[in-house]
Amino acid sequence: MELIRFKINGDEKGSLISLESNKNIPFDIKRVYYIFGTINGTRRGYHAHKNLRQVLICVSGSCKILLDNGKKTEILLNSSDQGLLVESLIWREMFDFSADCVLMVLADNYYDEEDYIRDYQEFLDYITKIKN
Ligand code: T46
Repeated sequence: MELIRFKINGDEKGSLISLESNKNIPFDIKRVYYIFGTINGTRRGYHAHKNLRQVLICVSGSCKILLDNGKKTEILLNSSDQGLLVESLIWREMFDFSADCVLMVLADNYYDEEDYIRDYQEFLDYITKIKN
């Protein structure tokens, strides 16, 4: 997990942030999706990825992310100039979405359900097996 700070190009017109593969985003961007209109109290995620690497950016509003690689960390995303790099094999849950939250995600690969581990015990077994 790493928080990336993006350069804001600001002038009298407002602000602009540019995201570029292998420059301020540390991989080739193959997919972009965004999560919005999340109903109050919703908790999403509950999975890890076997290989996928992603950068999460809260471009509007705020939300919290729980990351778990055996050790749990909670991160508040509330600024569009911050990107949270989430490597593979990290369990994630997203919660406390503000009503105006737009969580944009840049991914290094296409959508593939086979890459998901959606059972927590299976995730723990998988990382233990990989470490040994
Ligand atoms: C992740 C967190 C941060 C697609 O059809 N294409 C896509 O690219 C994605 C990401 C999802 N979907 C479909 C699959 C489900 O029917 O959209 C629906 C919602 O997906 P999911 O329940 O996986 O959403 P989250 O919020 O639990 O997780 C998502 C990503 O799936 C996941 O990779 O890391 O956001």
